[in-house]
Amino acid sequence: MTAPHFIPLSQYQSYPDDEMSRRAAEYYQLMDARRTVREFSDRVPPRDVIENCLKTASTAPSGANLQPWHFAVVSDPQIKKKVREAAEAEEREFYERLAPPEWLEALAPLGTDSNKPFLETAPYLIAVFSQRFGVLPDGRKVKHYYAVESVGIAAGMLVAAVHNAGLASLTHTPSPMGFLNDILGRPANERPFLLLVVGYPADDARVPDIGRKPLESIASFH
Ligand code: IYR
Repeated sequence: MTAPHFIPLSQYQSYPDDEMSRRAAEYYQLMDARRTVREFSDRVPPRDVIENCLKTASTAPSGANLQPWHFAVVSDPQIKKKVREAAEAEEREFYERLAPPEWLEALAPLGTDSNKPFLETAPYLIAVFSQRFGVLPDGRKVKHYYAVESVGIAAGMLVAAVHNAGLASLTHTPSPMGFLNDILGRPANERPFLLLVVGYPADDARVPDIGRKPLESIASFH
């Protein structure tokens, strides 16, 4: 058994109540201005922005701190083309055959279809993988706990970091996504969790006129 080793919580920052309230309200305002975008510009943001957003995602809490994620960043036009072709093939199957009418009805307000030009237009596609187990240098497997939950939290933090940087994103989940392992050469212990499309919105980008549930309907205080 590895003995625990503790260090002081030296980076914790506390604020007076009024400042805390202001910070919480300002962060809400920032995040409330986030919209999922499906029309991207081909303008390329600096790579260090993407790197810092990934580092932010990697600060997410995870089961037993095993950090069961991998982020594959695609900017190569030929790889983006392959991803688009594979994703559109799955999406055609989804929209034309697999999706039950109820699901199509739920998607109707978003105006989505099997055409995914943004997979080639947007400068970065970040394929987020969840690792069901880790592999040590000597080949031994390490079981990961709550891998999907951990990766979900990291993905949420990535979405927030991208928005904070002034970029737009789309959480895209063509289903099934196994083609991402093939195209990106990721090992079998990794499952695609989502494909985050990242970039500047197109100048004339439009978004569906939809809203968010009010606090009273999403939270209860006990
Ligand atoms: N994967 C399809 C369908 C889709 C499903 C959900 I749930 C969405 O919130 C949006 C789309 C697509 O990307 O078009």
